[in-house]
Amino acid sequence: MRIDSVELRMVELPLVRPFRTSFGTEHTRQALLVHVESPDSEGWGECVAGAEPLYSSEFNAASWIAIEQFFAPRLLAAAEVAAIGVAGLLGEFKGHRMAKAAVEMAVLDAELRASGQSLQAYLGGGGTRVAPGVSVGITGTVAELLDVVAGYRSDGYCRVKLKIEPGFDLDPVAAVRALLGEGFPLQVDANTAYSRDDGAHLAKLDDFDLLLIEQPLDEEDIVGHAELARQMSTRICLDESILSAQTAADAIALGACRVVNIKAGRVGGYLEAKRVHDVCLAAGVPVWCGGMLETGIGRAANLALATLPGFSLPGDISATNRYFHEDITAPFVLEDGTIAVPSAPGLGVDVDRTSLDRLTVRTFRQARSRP
Ligand code: OSB
Ligand code: MG
Repeated sequence: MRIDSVELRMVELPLVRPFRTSFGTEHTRQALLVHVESPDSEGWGECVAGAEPLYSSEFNAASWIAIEQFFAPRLLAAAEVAAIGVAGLLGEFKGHRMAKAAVEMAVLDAELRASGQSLQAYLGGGGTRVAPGVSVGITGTVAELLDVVAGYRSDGYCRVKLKIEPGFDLDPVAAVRALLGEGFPLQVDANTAYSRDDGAHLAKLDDFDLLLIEQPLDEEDIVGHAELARQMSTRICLDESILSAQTAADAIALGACRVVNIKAGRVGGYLEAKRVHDVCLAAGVPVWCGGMLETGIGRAANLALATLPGFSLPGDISATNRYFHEDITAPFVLEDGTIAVPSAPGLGVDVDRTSLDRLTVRTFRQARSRP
């Protein structure tokens, strides 16, 4: 496929309620969208970086530069581009996985629309609906947290994930466990907020029958996670640390995690995400689909990914109304605790140009130069 143009759009979607994690509070989801056009197709990609480098070193303004100055010129200079070739085409450039993932996703969407295949079918997923969990931010008080969690439970979410940090962990988790009752799937995410000295404290979470604890320690501290795994019975799940199928295989081999959170953006795209899934499935390690407060574009792709056989735990792929009043695609709706997986070609969603234009704060377009 020949790529004739690459367009970038920075959009800002106000969140329904502020989302607080151990690394900061987001009031607005800023997302960088990539649109590519070929002679007979078009495709969309979403960069899952944030406005600031708080979750990882990537941030949208830097992703924008990486795509504008390095990645888009490569795509536009190539005679033919296929989604499976994008990682290779951009391979000499270090890092910027989220930016690369967005570019690959746009090319993949265009390719699949042209061939009439859904992303779900392409990735090898099955089933028409996904039962998602919900990720709940840190609140000012435990009473407020209980209100929010009770609301999500009555919406029909089948699993709750609580964000924790030092000073907001044992008490809120105990209160939510009491609210939800024994056996309701509950897990926590620390986003790297703890240190190697916190093992004895974190082991107290073992009392609450959690599905897992996500990323308690620094993203680079694989050995620390392996040591922590020997101090607590709750399974450790890695998010920030897993950057590729190789890092997943290594972390599993070292005993640093028994569960893996897969985010396609973090590992450089949906093709590498599938490889992470395959590595974990072969090792008997359950995976689930993480979320980055995606717009409908990324949400559509995550729903498809989450239907692969290794995704045996509920993902953070909640309904649109849990995040935004207005999205750039038709909303994804929770019905009887499940969300429909798109089945149309490509990502299976159409971008609403009116909403897109209303939410866009910055644009850029680069076209192939005439031969
Ligand atoms: O660590 O999983 C995380 C959102 C932004 C950055 C990091 C994380 C999250 C979430 C939200 O937990 C998941 C979602 O999209 O619902
Ligand atoms: Mg996480």
